[in-house]
Amino acid sequence: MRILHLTDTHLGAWLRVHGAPEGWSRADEHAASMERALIPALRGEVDLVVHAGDLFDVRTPSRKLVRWTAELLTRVATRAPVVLIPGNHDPAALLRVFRLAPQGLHIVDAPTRLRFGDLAIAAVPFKRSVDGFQRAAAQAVGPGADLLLLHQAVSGCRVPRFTFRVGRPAGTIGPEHLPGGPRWAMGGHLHPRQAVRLGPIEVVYPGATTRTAAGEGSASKGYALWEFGRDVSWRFVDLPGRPFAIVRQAEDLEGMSADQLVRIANNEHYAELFHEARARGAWVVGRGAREAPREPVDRRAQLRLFGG
Ligand SMILES: [Mn+2]
Repeated sequence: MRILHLTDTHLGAWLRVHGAPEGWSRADEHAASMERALIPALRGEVDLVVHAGDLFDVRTPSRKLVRWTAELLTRVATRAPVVLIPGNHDPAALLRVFRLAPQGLHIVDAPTRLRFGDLAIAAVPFKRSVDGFQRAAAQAVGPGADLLLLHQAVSGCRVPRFTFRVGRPAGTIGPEHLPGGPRWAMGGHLHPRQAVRLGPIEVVYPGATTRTAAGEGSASKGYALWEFGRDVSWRFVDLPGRPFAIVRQAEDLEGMSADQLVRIANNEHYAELFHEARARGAWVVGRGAREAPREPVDRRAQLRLFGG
């Protein structure tokens, strides 16, 4: 069984950008990356699609965005079943947002065990506390499962300059919170791609489908393809995307290509670095921007870093 595992598409995420052409929207790029990730599914090349949460960037996505998303997922669901759990950015009741889920689209708002052929998946929506996760995961596994689906950091996950530990930040789980049974987990929540061993389980995070934080630079983004059979294997697949650099000093601008996103993190020399970045054709995020948000503003979303 071939499974396409994507996560953290953050649909509707927007950026104030100075230098981008009129009509450009970061939200469109998030949508395009999700659509690209789903191409193998739309071609009928996979048996199952799993989205591990943070489908949307905000808890109140616009009707237009919900319609677009429902239309895309409906198209995919005609080729392969789709499983979706809410992440911490999503509306907690995703099913209510879509109102009606089409045949083949499994929106899992509560801990649920799903079966596809021989494969049993324990799907666990995002939980704020480790105790909450532990209870929900045990409930989802029920009589047994091969695979855990979660939107949760686990001890040992890494983002630049930070390693997650149990309860730090809150909701980060350790091996002691895992239900017995599954040997594999499909993860969401961490935006840099990584695989982490947690006790008996290997947790695979394909990461966000497009870059969400300055400082990711040209880090690879994409999704994961799993093969479940007698043997289990997975691999990351790259998607194209716009580099997103952080600029602290003039040297950081060297070798920069045009049209890439930069965030300037230097208050003292902000103006000088801004002009230099613009002269090189870079698009500067943040101060001095003109683009109005298309989506309702979620302050937590704006404050999001890599592990959002
Ligand atoms: Mn996320």
